[in-house]
Amino acid sequence: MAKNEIISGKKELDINAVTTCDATAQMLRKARRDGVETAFDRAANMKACPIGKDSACCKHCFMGPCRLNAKDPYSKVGVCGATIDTIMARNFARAVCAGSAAHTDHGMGMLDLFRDVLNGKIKDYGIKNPQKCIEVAASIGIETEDREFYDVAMDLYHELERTYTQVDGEIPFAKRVPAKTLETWRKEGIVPRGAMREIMELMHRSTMGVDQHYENITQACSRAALADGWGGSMVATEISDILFGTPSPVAVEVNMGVLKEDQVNIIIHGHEPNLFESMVESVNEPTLVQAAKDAGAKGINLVGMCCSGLEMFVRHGVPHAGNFMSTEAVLVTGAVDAMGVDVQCIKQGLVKVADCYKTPLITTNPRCHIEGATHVEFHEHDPKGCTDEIVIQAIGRFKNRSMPIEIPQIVNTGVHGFSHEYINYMLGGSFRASYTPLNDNIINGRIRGVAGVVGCTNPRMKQDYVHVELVKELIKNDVLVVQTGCSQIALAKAGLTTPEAAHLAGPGLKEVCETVGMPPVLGVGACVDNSRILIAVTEMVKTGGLGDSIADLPVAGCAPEFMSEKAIAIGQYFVASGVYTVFGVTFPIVEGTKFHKHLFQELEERGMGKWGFAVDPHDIAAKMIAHIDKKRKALGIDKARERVLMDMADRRDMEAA
Ligand code: XCC
Repeated sequence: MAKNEIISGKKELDINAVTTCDATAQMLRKARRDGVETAFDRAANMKACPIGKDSACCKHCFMGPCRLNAKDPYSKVGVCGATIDTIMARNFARAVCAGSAAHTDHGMGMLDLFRDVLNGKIKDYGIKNPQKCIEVAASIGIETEDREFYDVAMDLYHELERTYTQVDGEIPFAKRVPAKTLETWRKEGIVPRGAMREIMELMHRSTMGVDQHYENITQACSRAALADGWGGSMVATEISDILFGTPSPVAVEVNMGVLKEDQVNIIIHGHEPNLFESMVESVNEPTLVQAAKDAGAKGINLVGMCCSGLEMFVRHGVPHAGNFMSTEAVLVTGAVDAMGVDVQCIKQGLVKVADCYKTPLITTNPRCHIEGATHVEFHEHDPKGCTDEIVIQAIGRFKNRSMPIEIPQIVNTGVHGFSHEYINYMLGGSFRASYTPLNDNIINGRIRGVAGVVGCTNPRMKQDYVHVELVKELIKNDVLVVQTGCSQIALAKAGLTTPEAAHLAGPGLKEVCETVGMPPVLGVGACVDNSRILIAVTEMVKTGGLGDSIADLPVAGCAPEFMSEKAIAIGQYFVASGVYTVFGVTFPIVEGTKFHKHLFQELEERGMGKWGFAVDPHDIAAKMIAHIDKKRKALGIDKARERVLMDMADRRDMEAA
């Protein structure tokens, strides 16, 4: 076996300390035996740079890089005179730019596809949900009555294109923002124009010698981040639903046990649904199925990972093998016959691990080539050219399997796919679909509030541990949890995304879950589908009884094991939208500085949300619950539990009468 140069002279990994995922742990033990290195090993042997970690380093010009002292942040300035606040704000801005660019570019790809499907240039995809197309068009003021579908859809395309290219004015989905929240944005000057303009301007501002006031930089960060959340990400979600269908709950299998030793196993990992949609076609292609059988396989087993996996399991019931920190470990099974990837969160380390197990690692997107991987470009006008080739390579590898195979025999089942539309229906039924029952249950105190727990896994934390402990504590305290991204896979593996998990919830939430038949933890989709959470909180405001703006709601958000710049962009758009957002692992800002105070306190005073930080899941839960309680008090519903007692007294009165 080709070993990647592991571990001689390096610190040995304490496997039990780095993950709570049993399948990943089993594979890390096998990796050690096989002499294969993963990101867990590299993290253990790579001390995070202490200056960079605190964002006290500036390399935006070549007079430096300049290093300031995070322990005494105002003792020094950079060569140009930049203060710690300027340096941290600029670094933060660059993360927001990169994260927003990733989601908006993804959304723009979906929009390009939508246009070319409409104008007939692309024939391999269609419009699965025309009704949603009409609804989205109507939601931003496009006339839909008595018009041809094509005309409405084309108007929608042109309108949404402004999300990216508009030079002046407000992005189209600003029309969906609750009035009072939008008023705050206008007052603060943070309504995005177009994503391209906002990201370009923020890159400009954060270059040497331009914007050197942390408050002004923060304002531009909010605009760029909102162009992601209410722009690029929301376009990605809505157009994916229109093209590929709106998710509704489905029981899906999660964990590495979904791999089958006697089948050709293909994993798709990345973010965009189009590659994966065509994979579904290719693995069902009769000639390819026959070729797999001829090679001695019982069939072809298609499996997802990370966010593209999340897009697919809710639309097609495709099983999911695990989250970000399991992508190398899954290759160690020796059972993966091909891994196809598109964009985002694709570790370069996959190349060496794939090489060790003779698994073809196939890049497909022109934006993402990796040295040492095979590139088979995916073209939307001929998608099967790429996806059939992935299947063919996988069958070839299956036929010549030479590696011992060890598949962790662990499979968990979860119910996922709670789109905003489905939540509406689930709570209200088909005749009176609405958020009223949710708001009522928050007002009467059965549900204390709603928390979004989202985001990555990070080898600096024990994999999945913080996600799972945090969510358990939240639901125990009657907080309904909604989830996206890798976090929901952590909870699915822990068995908390099933209706039966209601027994772990507090009495009020348990009662609601049992009545509706829903899990206390609702998986709503991939990272771009955080936009579904924005729509859900908007609906809560519009339904009434919980204040006038998103900032009034008893809600909070968290990315407890984040690692990606995309998470920073998401955090900033939730904060700017009015949500208290707590991050774990690390926060790239020095406490006690003016910029820290601005993000962690002053934004809230201006009618937005604010940032929070804690590492321990119980500390995070305490912060989120305290915030929810603060909002309940401001709404005058903090005594609601006593109202429940009054209801019981009423009932006794009635019985006595
Ligand atoms: Fe990537 Fe989206 Fe993070 Fe997972 S959660 S590690 S960004 S795959 Ni969005």
